[in-house]
Amino acid sequence: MNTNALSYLFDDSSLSPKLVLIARKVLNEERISKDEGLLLYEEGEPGFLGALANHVRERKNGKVTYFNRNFHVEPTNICVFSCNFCSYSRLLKQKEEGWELTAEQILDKVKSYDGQPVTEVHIVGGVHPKMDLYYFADILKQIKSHRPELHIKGFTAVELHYMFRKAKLSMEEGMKIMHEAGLDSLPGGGAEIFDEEIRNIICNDKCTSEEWLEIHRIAHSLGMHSNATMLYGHIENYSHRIDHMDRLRTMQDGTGGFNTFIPLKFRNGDNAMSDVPEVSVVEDLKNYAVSRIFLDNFNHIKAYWPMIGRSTAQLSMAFGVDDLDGTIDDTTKIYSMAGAEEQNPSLTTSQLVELIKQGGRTPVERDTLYNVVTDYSESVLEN
Ligand code: V47
Ligand code: SF4
Repeated sequence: MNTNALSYLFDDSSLSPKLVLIARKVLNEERISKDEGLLLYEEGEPGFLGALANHVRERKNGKVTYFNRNFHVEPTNICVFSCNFCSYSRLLKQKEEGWELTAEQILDKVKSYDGQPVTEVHIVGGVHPKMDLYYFADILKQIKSHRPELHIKGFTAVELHYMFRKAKLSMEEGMKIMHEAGLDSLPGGGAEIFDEEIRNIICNDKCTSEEWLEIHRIAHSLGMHSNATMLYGHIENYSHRIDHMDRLRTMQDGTGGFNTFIPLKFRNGDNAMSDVPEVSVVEDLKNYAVSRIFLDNFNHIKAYWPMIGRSTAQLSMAFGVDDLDGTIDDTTKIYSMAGAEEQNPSLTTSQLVELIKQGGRTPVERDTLYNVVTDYSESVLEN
């Protein structure tokens, strides 16, 4: 047992014996149980959780905080589903309040980044009844033929599941078509909370938890990587969060295909759950820390700065986070429409590098698969 590390990190006389046991396990690189994860949420105070999560973070990633240069394309906000937490989508009958990009407009958006050193395009939007698998497969091919080296991370499991079903294809058949057309990896959206009772209340008409997991399992079996999210801070409780992460941890043991875990804080602006209060920043930080400690087989924990704001993102690096999402103008509307701090999220590389350095970390630009693009530890940037 690493007793030195334990006494260096904590005054264990002030901790309950159960928390000391958990800390010892974590320092010895042993997996903690679901009950122990729950206890961390219920009894761990932020200083303790932060120190333990930071220990895990530094074991896995040292002082490095990653970021990547990506841009978002949101083909539409028209959606056949009606998730109660969503401020962004509009039904087809409310078409005049929504947007629908043509294939040409999507291509133009991609071309507008020609000559800029972006490595990834993130394509995600509402589930449009008329934008089908073949429509998007064709767009993927066109993007790849225009800029072959650009990594396409696109379509949540919810979007893909709907497209495959509409095309009357099995999940394997559909995924192969999209992969062959140019889809490189999947973003983590649509996971929400896997617990069926809560899922039925907050988003009862989209793909089930099992279907979400199955789509990712199939992507991993084809050699694709993906991310996983968790929407927290609404009507779920701590056991639901642990159950969610446990299902991901189990799948990751089998496939190893998840790149990163992204906790997404519920924002209550202008949606059908606006009466549910948002949780505090302390709760956000505790949540990052517990996920870092619990998900021992995930290499990375990402804070999505356009949603939580740059100050909390900066703090999160002391609570287990080793990745801040992209630079460039992050054009996603999914959070600004739900009342996130960042209404026009945009950070230049030098601003993000500075933000990371102020947090005592080493900024490293990565590609989607966490290969190092540029190490900014020594650099001084102009803009
Ligand atoms: O699935 C929707 C969430 C997700 C709200 O993989 C909300 O790199 C909070 O998954 N409050 C989509 N969250 C976005 C997403 C994502 C974002 C950034 C990076 C990656 C990645 C993935 O947004 C949805 C849902 O969980 N969401 N509405 C809301 N009111
Ligand atoms: Fe549609 Fe996604 Fe919004 Fe749900 S969260 S209503 S699936 S856009």
